[in-house]
Amino acid sequence: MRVDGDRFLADLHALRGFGASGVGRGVARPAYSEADLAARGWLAERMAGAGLEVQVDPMGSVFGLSEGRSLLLGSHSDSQPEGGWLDGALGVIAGLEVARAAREAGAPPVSVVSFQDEEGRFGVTTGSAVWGGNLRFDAALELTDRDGIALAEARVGAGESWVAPERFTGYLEMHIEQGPVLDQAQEAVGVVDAIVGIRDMTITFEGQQNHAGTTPMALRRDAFQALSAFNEALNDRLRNVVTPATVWTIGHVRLHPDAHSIVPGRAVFSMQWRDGDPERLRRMEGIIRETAHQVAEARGMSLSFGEMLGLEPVAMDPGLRAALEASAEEIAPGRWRRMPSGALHDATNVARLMPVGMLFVPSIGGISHDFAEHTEEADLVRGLEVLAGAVARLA
Ligand code: HGY
Ligand code: MN
Ligand code: MN
Repeated sequence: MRVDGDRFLADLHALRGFGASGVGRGVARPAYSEADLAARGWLAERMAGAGLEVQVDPMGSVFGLSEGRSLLLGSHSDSQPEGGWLDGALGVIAGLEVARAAREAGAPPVSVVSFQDEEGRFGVTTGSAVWGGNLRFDAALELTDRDGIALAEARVGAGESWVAPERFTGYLEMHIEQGPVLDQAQEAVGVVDAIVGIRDMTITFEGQQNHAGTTPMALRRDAFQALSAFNEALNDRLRNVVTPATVWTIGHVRLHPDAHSIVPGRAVFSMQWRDGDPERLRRMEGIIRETAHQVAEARGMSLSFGEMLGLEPVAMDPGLRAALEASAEEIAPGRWRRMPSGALHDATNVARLMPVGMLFVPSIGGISHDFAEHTEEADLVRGLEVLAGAVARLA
């Protein structure tokens, strides 16, 4: 099987045209947005052109199915609100190119998927979480985005029937690393051994909205001050529990009513934490809840926690990993490593259904979830070749 690097790069650049945004190569293509739906329409045409049968599932994930049982390759084509051109898109277009090359070579057929809402406008890797059974479809439909729109309402372009996982013998996902490790080490490829687990919820402090000029400091019940105190106390308390690989983020904050001259009465914010050890994730949850309770009590706030979403850490399949490693050693001898993934991926959910493996290429400067995300084209093509080599070994 011979993959065509130029054809692959041309498709990758074409996909970037949907939602092209910001400086450089940025894209804004959140799940179910106009740009996302247009990209999925284009992708379906490319899949059909590669001889694959297109099926869109009730979440809006787009499958390009080959005849008979096959490997499934892919990732996602939605983006963060401010995203790069490669996060997810790379794995989908690499899968498409390998499926095309396999067909041209008369090799065993390959199927392709672009999962919907991996970037979590509504949940955490929502489309594959439902397909893989980590999230019930009826529960997913009730999820809302940060503007209060329900997934049930946003879900345009979705199909009628689910794709049977029994069609597939395994799942391979190529992705950018989205971190600094390969770039700093000047290495070409990472073969993933495990994906970290995640917990994510919304927390609300509610105090008293009041006049910013007349309310004495000692009498305020300021929700922003509560959030600030919570953040400082939490960073301090987590220190006893975490490792250098543990991460936690407050990435979204909404103050009410969000005005210069009003003491904010309400702070609604996201709290997310990730680690490879489920026991540590659980201990962190305890500390987060306890710290929030203590801050609320000390500052006269009422406190509420939203539903906690989560995915467990997942190990990659040894057989698929071995195929990726053998291919990496052939194509980038001495310039690859085995490594964990700190980012979440659809592979986490698909692992409930079939063996999964993952492959990384370097991210320049370790930047991702930003318009500036980029990877050298030579590294993209090398990764594609490693993927194709692994598929050939597994055939
Ligand atoms: O946040 C993540 O790890 C993924 O990119 N959605
Ligand atoms: Mn991704
Ligand atoms: Mn992402």
